[in-house]
Amino acid sequence: MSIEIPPDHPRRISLETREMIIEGHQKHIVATAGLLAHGRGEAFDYFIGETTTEQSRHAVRAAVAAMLTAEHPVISVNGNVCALVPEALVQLSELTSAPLEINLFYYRKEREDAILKVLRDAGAKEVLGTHDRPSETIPELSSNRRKVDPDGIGRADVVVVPLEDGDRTEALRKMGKYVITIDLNPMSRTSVHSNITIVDNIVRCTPLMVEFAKELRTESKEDLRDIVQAFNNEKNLGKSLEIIVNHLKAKVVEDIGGSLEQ
Ligand code: PTJ
Repeated sequence: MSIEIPPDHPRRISLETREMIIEGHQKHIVATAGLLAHGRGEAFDYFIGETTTEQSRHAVRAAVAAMLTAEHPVISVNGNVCALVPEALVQLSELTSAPLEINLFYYRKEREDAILKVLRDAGAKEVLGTHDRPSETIPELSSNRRKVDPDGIGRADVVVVPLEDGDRTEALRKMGKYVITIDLNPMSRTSVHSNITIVDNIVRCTPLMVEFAKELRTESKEDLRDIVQAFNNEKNLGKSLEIIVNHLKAKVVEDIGGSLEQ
């Protein structure tokens, strides 16, 4: 870490997470645009109270149940995700038999190499989506994300796309895939078009996904399918937005001593 953050600093976790992203950028793991993406995430995290809500736990449980009932689940990895939670990703991948696939919007070979190294150092035995692997194309996408691994996203029925930009989720949905995302912004296109959106910081909810995977993997497929079917993403996003609004209202009253009344 480039700076020492005092243990009693009130914003220690947020600052340490920011440092991980900066360091990831220096090591070519994180794209320059990834710094901005992280800032947007920080703002939404502040709005939600920098905590894992009951609503997030509910979405995490459904997401893990969907991964455990899938024939071919896969976890798509970009620079930010790799910089923040490599070990948890590898654990989740193993517990749910969902391979990790590197899929970059801002592709550069040196970034792919840096990400591959971090995942391998974190214990990943197999990583898909690298340049030496076969690739196929997602129709309707023009960005570099269109190139996918036929053994990963190509054949997957459930795709986890954390911290995702733009229009890939819609393209994946059109291909009949079930999409799970992690996004602190419940209003993003990805959040709205996914089957399950975990509105939480990836640094908090990925370890929680690992815990749920350990717990749920002994459940019957039937029970797991029931959990998935009972989940409604529209309601989930509505409640997440409500949590944000209520938290902001409380901030106005408690911290600033103001009122929302005219
Ligand atoms: O590594 P690459 O080349 O594939 O590029 C990755 C980035 C993240 C740069 C790219 O996917 C991008 O530009 O993403 P966006 O459009 O900024 O969207 C990222 C979403 O993730 C935004 O809605 C953010 O609010 C959200 N986000 C950012 N940090 C976190 C987060 N959500 C959860 N946890 C975070 N730590």
